[in-house]
Amino acid sequence: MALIRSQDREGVRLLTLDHPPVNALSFALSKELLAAIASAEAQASVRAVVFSGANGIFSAGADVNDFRDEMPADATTIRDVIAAVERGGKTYIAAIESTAMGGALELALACDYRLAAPRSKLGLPEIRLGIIPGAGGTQRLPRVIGAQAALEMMLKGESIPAEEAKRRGLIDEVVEGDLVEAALALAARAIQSEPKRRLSQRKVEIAAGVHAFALPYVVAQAHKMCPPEDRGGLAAHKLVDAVQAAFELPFERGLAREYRLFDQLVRSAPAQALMHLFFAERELAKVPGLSGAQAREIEKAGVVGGGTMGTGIAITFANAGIPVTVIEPAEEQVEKAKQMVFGMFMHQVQRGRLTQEEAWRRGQSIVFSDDYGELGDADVVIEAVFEQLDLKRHVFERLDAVTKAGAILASNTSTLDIDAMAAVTSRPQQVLGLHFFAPANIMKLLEIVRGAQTAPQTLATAFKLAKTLRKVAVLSGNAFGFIGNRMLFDYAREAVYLAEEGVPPHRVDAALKEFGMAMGPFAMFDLSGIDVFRNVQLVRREKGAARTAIVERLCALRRFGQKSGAGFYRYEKGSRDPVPDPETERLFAEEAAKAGVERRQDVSDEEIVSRTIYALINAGANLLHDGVALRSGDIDVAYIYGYGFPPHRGGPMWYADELGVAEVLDGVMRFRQRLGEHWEPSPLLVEIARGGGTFAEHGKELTHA
Ligand code: T1G
Repeated sequence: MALIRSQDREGVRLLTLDHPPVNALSFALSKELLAAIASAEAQASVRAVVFSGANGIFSAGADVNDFRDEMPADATTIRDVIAAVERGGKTYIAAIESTAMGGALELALACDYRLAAPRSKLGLPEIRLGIIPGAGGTQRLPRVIGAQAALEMMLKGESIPAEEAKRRGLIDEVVEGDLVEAALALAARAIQSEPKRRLSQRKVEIAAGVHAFALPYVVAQAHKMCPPEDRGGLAAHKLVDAVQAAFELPFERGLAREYRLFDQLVRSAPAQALMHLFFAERELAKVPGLSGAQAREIEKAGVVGGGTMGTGIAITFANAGIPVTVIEPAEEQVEKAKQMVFGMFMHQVQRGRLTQEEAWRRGQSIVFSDDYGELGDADVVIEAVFEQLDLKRHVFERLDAVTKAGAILASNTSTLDIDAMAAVTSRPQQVLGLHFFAPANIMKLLEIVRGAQTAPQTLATAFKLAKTLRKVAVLSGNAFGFIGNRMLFDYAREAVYLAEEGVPPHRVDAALKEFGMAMGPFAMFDLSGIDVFRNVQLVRREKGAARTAIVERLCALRRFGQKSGAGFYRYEKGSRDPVPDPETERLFAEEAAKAGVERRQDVSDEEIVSRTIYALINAGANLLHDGVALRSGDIDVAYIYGYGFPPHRGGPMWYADELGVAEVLDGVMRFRQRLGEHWEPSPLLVEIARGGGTFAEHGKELTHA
C-alpha cells in the first residue's frame, strides 16, 4: 500500500503521509517520500509542496522500530528527505494536524512555512528514548526560538500546544478551518511573492537580549542540570553539545556534529533500554483473549474506605472527570479525607495546574457518605479498607447486595486473595483486583489482578479505565504479592540479610542509589511504614518467608519509619531526610547474633547490588514461569513506574538480558551455594540461560495473540 499520497492543485503538490496508525516515518515511508520530492522538484509546473498527514495526525516521528536493530546500510531515512527539502528549489509547507513529534517536527522545521490545527501538539521528545533529535532538530530549533529555549524544550522532551508554538514563532498560523485548504492557499500566495525562508540561513541567538559571550555560562549551566552520563544523563549531555555546535558552527558542520552524536547514542544501552520500555508500555493491554471483549462504560465510581488510599483513589477518579462516592462511616475520617482532597486541589491551583473553578468542580465530584445504598448506580466500586481478608469479604458481600447488576467490584488489596473475595459475591466474573500504589493520585502504576473467574469484558473495562485514569496498568495473576510486591519481598530479604551481616543500612541504600534506584530499600521501608512491611511479612510467614526479627524489634520500639520519627533511620522533627542511626546497627548486630549470622567486613558495593537486583530478577523469572506475569516487559514497566528502578537500565528483566542471563544464573548459583536455599534459581532462569536466550524474547508470541 502506498505510504505517500500525491495530488496536484494549481501548481501546488500535496503529499500526504499515510502510514497508520501514526504515520511513523519508517525507512519505507522515507523512501517513497524522497522519491515524491524528487518528482516534484523535477517538474517546473510544480511551484510548491505541501506535506500533510492522513489518519488524523501529521506524524509521530521516526519509526522507533527501525532503531532497535542495526540500520541497513542502504536505508533511506527522514534525514535524506529533509536534506532534499533543504536543497530543493520549491517552496515547502507543513500542515500539522494533531501531532508533529521528533522527525515529523524536524521535517516541518525544514519547510519554509508551518501551519497547525488548534489542538495540535509539537515536540522533540527524543531524549525520552535516550537519543537526541537526529534529523536537524538540534540545529533548526535554536534558529527559531533561541539556543536556551530550544535546549530547555528538548531536554524536557515535552510537546507544546499550537498556540504556544505560534507565540514562539515555531509555526506561522493556527488554522481553525480546513488545514489543508489553508496550506494550499498559503502556497498559492507564497509562490507569487514570498522568498524562501529556510531556517538554516538564520543565525542562532542564545535568547532575546543575551549576548554571545554568555554561551559558555549557558552551556555549563545546562550540563550541570543533566544527570551524570552513567546515571541516565548520556543523551542530555550530548544534546547540550549539539546545541552548542548549532551556536558555534556553520549550519552544515553543526548538522554533521548532530548526526555523529545521534549515531553514537542510538545504539547505546540506555537508548535501547528506553526504546524497550516505550514498546513494553504499549504492549501491556495486549492480553490473549481480550481482543474481542467490549469494555463497559464507567460513568460513576464508588470507593469504600476514606483512608489515605481510598481518598487518593477518589481524587484519581475526580481528576479523570468521573464522579465518585466515598463510603466512610467514621466522621473524623471523613473530615481528614476532605482536608486531603481540599489540600491536594489547592496545591494544584497554587502551582497553576488548575483554575479555582476546575479545582472546585473536581472537589465537588467527590461525595462522602456512610450509606452503601449510595453506590446503587456506580459502574465500578473499589474497596480500600484495612488489609484484612474477613473485613474485605464482608465489604464484598454488602457491595454485591447494593450495586447494580453490571457493576464491577474491585479490591485495592496489595497481597490478599481476590478469589476469596469473589467467592462471597454472585458475580465473580465481575470481580478483580485494582491495586493502586500510594499516593494513589500520584503513582502511575496500577496492577490489574485477574481472579480465576474474572471475565475478559471485566479486564477490558479495567484496562480502558486505567487509560482514562492516566495509569500504567500491568496485568497480574492472583498470587500472593502479585508482581511488584512479590519481587520486593526477595529484594527486601537481601537488604535485611546484608544489614545483619554487618553492612550499615545507609551503605546498602547508597549502593543501590548509585546503581540508579530512586530510593534505597531502607529509606523506602521507612517511607511506606515498617508496620506495613511487618503486617505483610506476618501473612507471608505462613508461607515460609524470610527472617525479619529486626522488623519485630523496630515495631516493638514503635520505630515505624518516617511517620514516627524513626525507623531504620532517624528523622529530625519536621524533616523527611533519613539520618543513619547507630542504634539500628546495634539492633541488627543483636539479631544477627541470635540468628547465628556470620558478620562480615568484606561486603563490596558490587555484592550489595548483585544480591538485591539478582533477587528481583530471580523472583521475576518465577512470576513469568508461574504465569503470574505475562511478559518480561510487563515486569520491567511495573518496576520503573512503581518501584523507582532506573529507566535507563530498562527494568530488572531487561537488565538481566543486558548482563547476560547465563551470567545472572551463575551469580544466583553462587549465592545458592553460599547463602542457602532461598536462592534456588527459577526454572525459567535456568531454561533461558541454558538455551542462550533472553527474557525479552520469552512470551513474545503472547503479544500478538
Ligand atoms: N514509532 C513507531 N511506532 C509508534 C511511534 C513511533 N514513533 N509512535 C507511536 N507508535 C505506535 C505505538 O507503538 C502504538 O502501536 C500506536 O502507534 C499508538 O501509539 C529522527 C529519531 C504520538 C503521542 O517519541 O508519543 O523521530 O500498540 O498508544 O496514546 O530525530 O504514540 O497500536 O501497535 O502511544 O494516541 C520520536 C512517540 C521518535 C513519539 C500518540 N517520536 N509516540 O499517542 O497512541 S524518534 C516519539 C508518542 C525520532 C528523529 C528521531 C505517542 C503519540 P500499537 P500510542 P497515543
